[in-house]
Amino acid sequence: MDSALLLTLLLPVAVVSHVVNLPSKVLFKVGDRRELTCSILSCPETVKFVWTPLEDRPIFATVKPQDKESMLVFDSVMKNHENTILCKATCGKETKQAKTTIKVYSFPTNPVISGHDRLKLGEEATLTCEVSSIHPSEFLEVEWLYGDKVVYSDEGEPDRDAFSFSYTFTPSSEDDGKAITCRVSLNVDGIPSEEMTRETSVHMNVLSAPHNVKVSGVTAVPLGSSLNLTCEAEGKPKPAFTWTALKPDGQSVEMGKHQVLFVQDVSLSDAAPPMETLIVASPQTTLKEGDSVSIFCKSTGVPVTHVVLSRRVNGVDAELKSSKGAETSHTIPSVKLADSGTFVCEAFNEYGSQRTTLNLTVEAHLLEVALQPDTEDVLEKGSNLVLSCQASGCPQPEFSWKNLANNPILRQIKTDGFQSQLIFDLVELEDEGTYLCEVTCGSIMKSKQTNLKVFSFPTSPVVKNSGPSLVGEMMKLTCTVQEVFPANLFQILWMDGDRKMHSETGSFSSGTINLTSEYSYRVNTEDQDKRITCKVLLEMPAAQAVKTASTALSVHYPPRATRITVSPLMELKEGESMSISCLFDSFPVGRMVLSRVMDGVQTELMTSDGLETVFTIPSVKLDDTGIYICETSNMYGSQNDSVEITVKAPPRNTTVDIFPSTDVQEGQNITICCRSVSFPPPAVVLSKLDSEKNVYSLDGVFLLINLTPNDTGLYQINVTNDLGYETETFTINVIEKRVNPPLGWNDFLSLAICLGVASALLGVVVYVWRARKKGSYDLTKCNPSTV
Ligand SMILES: *[C@@H]1O[C@H](CO)[C@@H](O)[C@H](O)[C@H]1NC(C)=O
Ligand SMILES: *[C@@H]1O[C@H](CO)[C@@H](O)[C@H](O)[C@H]1NC(C)=O
Ligand SMILES: *[C@@H]1O[C@H](CO)[C@@H](O)[C@H](O)[C@H]1NC(C)=O
Ligand SMILES: *[C@@H]1O[C@H](CO)[C@@H](O)[C@H](O)[C@H]1NC(C)=O
Ligand SMILES: *[C@@H]1O[C@H](CO)[C@@H](O)[C@H](O)[C@H]1NC(C)=O
Ligand SMILES: *[C@@H]1O[C@H](CO)[C@@H](O)[C@H](O)[C@H]1NC(C)=O
Ligand SMILES: *[C@@H]1O[C@H](CO)[C@@H](O)[C@H](O)[C@H]1NC(C)=O
Ligand SMILES: CC(=O)N[C@H]1CO[C@H](CO)[C@@H](O)[C@@H]1O
Repeated sequence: MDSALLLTLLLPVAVVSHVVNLPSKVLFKVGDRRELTCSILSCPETVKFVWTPLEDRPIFATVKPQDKESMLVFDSVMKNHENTILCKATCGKETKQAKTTIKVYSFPTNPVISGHDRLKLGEEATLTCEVSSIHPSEFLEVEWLYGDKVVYSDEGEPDRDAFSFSYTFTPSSEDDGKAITCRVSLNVDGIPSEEMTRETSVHMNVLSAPHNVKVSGVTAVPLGSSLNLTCEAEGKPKPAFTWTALKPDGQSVEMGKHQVLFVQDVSLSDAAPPMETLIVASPQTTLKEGDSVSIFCKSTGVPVTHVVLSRRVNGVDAELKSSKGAETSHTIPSVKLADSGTFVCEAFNEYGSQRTTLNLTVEAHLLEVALQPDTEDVLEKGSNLVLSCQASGCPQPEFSWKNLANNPILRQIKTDGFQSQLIFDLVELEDEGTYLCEVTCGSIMKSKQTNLKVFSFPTSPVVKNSGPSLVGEMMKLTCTVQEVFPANLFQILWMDGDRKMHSETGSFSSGTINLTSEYSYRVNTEDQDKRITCKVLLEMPAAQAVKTASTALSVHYPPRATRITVSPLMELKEGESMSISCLFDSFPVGRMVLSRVMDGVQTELMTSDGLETVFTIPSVKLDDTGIYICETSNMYGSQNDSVEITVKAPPRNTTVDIFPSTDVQEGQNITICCRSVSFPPPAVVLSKLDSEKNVYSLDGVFLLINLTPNDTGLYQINVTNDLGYETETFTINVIEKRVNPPLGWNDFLSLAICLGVASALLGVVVYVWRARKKGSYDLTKCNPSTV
């Protein structure tokens, strides 16, 4: 049990590492001797100590090492001992460190007050409180106390050693003998409270020249009696008294040096004419016009019977006031410049009189007038304006407003002290003009003026156009801007984008007018939807305004650029597909009719209400050959375009007719008619298959004459054009007739060629080329009866 407890107590001791003992901060007083100890008490052996300054200055101290501690000794603390110092202690293999901050203060003496002992009554004086050897000086605070009341306070500033704090005041007689204190505090944490604040108190000594001198005592006494006169006066140091008699002959004779003058056996020669006659202006002799002033006329010293206060005008005194007794006064409630001049106070008694003069100066005020807005202002009709007139340098200015055209001012005027305002609630054109603010201050009058200009530009312009126009015609555009003024400063610009097309300036008018500009514009197809802008500009010297409006043009025109196109080609083979498209441009959009003309007959294929249409034939036939016309139209006109389309086909439906028959007697003639459908027209070739002889025909008719049995055989007709051919075969049989000799192939050929002429003569219609119209080449009507 015991051993277990011991173990728990010892165990922490064994693991705890060494502790460096060093205070983290210390405060030293300048001049003291101080020590700073760093130690590791738990180290079983000798500790090695190293002191390092952490601030950029040496430590300035002596090190006293011992076994387990090291001591820094500061013999006499100085300001430069302020530092942060690291103490590194090594105990065996373990090194530990701690740091301390040293702060130093200095506040050794009480403040010293000077300037308090020779204060003069009524004269501004400065007391000085000085302190020195202060550190840290930024924590210094100073207060001047008059009795218990703080009358002044100030603070120190860094890095200064000595301070001098002043207190300026004008001593009065009550200040005499009163205590004034200068209290200085150094507000640094850690300074003992009794050293933190030091103060010095002194008593003020207020000196004054003799004043409030009064003579008392009975001054009218019977001849031969005695009298006591007492002189009283204040002053510090105590005033000395001297009695002087001013004799009527101008001599002055000293009568005594005590406060009380005792005159025994008074004689006539002791009587005196008025003395100490005073004239005083209150509050002062130099005044500004309109000030109030009182002039006091008073005689002291000896009894007087009456006093007269006069004004000297052209060297002659004009009485203002007179009164029995020793004093009188005259008050001027509002002085004028003309009140400047000399005032005379004259006191009388039976022994004579005394006069004194006073020069009163009345000055004019330095009146200044300012008007806002200055010189000129441009305003919009309906806006608000306050003309504000300020007077300075005059206690009671009088304002008046004038219109230079001498028109009555019907607007509200608000005057308040040094400012008068002319208020325009809703500015009208009639408010234009020059306004004058006139300020009167006593005899001075000054004025300022400003010129008001009014414009009216309340709304944006309105643009109208005469409606849709046909290309090439004139479109009339009208731009109106209402209620403008002054019209001659307005400009109307017609703009096409940034391009100026036309401009017009308003002409002079006395009131607001509606300004209109007309612009005629020749319209073009490109102008469709174009925006034309009417820009209205007001250009006054101090105001610019722009308002705009625009309109979009609507241009009408008849169909144009009508174009018909065929795809893929204008020459086609039967069975191919074909598209015919027609497009055009017109406004408003018109109507389009597509038709085909063949044989002079026009067939309408389709109509459409658009600018483009496509007509498709998926498989063309010979019949589709023809002239295709696209005719476009709207209310303003029509246009057309055409294209010729040719359809080709190889020969087909070929038939061969033989007249009179395929079996003939020798010597007889045979006509062969061949019919075929094709385009372009075919060439027809007749050949006898067992010979190599061929006969061509363009018209498809062959005439075989004077046949012989040798002509018997198989014949072939070959109908050919660019696109192909078709053949037909047939047999001719010639029965022999033993009378005439047979003809050769050459005879047959020549005869056949002759047939073209012969058939015409015979009126045999061998073919009708209706193909131009019908798209086929048809050989028909080999009329058997005529052959
Ligand atoms: C003047 O003063 C003296 C001394 O104080 C006194 O004896 C004398 O009676 C006084 N005379 C008059 C007229 O008051
Ligand atoms: C008063 O004014 C007059 C005339 O201007 C001048 O002669 C005189 O010296 C002035 N007096 C004083 C006390 O200034
Ligand atoms: C201007 O136009 C407006 C509206 O059309 C009209 O009421 C006004 O009387 C016109 N003013 C003048 C001065 O013509
Ligand atoms: C096509 O236009 C021409 C001239 O533009 C005109 O002479 C002709 O009659 C028009 N044809 C048709 C079918 O409209
Ligand atoms: C061509 O012959 C066919 C029959 O073989 C007939 O259907 C067609 O109508 C004929 N065409 C013409 C143009 O005669
Ligand atoms: C056959 O034609 C020839 C020439 O046109 C003519 O002279 C002759 O008489 C004709 N023969 C007969 C039998 O018609
Ligand atoms: C028909 O005539 C064409 C063109 O001359 C030729 O190419 C073709 O072979 C002929 N047909 C026959 C069956 O002879
Ligand atoms: C009239 C004529 O030309 N007849 C001839 C037919 O052919 C035989 C044999 O080829 C000839 O001998 C004939 O003269």
